[in-house]
Amino acid sequence: MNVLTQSQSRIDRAEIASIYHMPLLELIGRANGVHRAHHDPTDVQVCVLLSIKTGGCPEDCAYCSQAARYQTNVDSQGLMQVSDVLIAAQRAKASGATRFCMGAAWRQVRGGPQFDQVLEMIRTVNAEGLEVCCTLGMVTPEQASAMKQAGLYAYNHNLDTSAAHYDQVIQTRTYDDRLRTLDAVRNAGISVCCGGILGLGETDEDRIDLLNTLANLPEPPESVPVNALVAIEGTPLEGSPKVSVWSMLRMIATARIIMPTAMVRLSAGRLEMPESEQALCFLAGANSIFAGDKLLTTPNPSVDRDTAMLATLGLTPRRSSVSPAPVSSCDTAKPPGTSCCDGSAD
Ligand code: SAM
Ligand code: DTB
Ligand code: SF4
Repeated sequence: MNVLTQSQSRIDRAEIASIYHMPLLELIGRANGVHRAHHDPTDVQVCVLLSIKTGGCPEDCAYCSQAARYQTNVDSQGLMQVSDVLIAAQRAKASGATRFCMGAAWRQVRGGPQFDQVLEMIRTVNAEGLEVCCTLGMVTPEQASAMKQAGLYAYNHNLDTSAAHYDQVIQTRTYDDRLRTLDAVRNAGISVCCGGILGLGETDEDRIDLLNTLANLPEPPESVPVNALVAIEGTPLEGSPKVSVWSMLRMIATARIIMPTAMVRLSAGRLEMPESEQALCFLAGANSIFAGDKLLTTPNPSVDRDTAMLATLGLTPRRSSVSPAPVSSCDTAKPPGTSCCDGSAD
């Protein structure tokens, strides 16, 4: 069990900065070595996203198509029926995905019938043998435990950027709010998925700060999504310049070196990236993608195009680490990888 506290850093910021600023090809080479030492370099985890509740969100995240206060092209939709979620999960599984991530445009989870419905979705998707992930906004320790008991494998809750830059992007919640939810999820024994977005007007220093925070969480996240901003018309960040592949590579490679066992997910922004650029990201240590024609509200490369890309690159979708068994009664507060019922590290 890890006994580090947040004040004892596992790797210090200066070291992260010196890695981040290495000559780019040196950085990619080193990250590739770390990747090969900890992972099968031909393996890629394929995750599929589903927006189970879309739009109308009270938060003011400056990048988001789903914030009620911005005039975007997104049509709001209430919470989906469990039967429709099941159909989407089965389709995702048939396409080769092993992780199914359900996102809701909520500030926070509220108890009551809607939460019960989400718990039923978790049970249903888990029974299909998929790693179930949710991203629903802030949760309490009690809600996290209830989701764990229902079979939740991972919870996605991004820090997005540095603590210093956060209020330039989001004002309706604080960095500490975010950290509290991450604690609740971790303490419930759920795998933590936490990363950020490039292209929010942040500096290299902000990116290094974010990496420093992630790597020095009480336990580092099991998965780290690296998103390139999808600039949405109607949001304050519309018209933002495209994130360069060189920035994505620095972020991915540094994440790979400082969090060697994590899955590093090349997330939003792939539609704008030629396959040659995505290939560089895999060389730099990315080993997971979101597949499916849609992310939450924006388009993504088609499944056929991704299948062809993975075949060209000699990458193989990795097997699921969960089996379609009933949820075990083992719901103790142990992180995945150490739990008696989970069976495999992420
Ligand atoms: N409402 C929940 C929350 O904010 O945690 C869950 C859904 S939210 C859409 C999930 C994550 O998607 C955000 O934390 C952000 O990192 C990412 N995201 C949202 N809009 C994005 C965009 N336009 N470009 C890139 N990433 C985006
Ligand atoms: C993450 O880091 N990226 C995904 C997932 N976690 C939930 C979401 C990307 C959303 C991109 C914009 C959209 O489709 O609305
Ligand atoms: Fe709401 Fe999440 Fe979008 Fe922020 S990122 S506006 S919390 S849906």
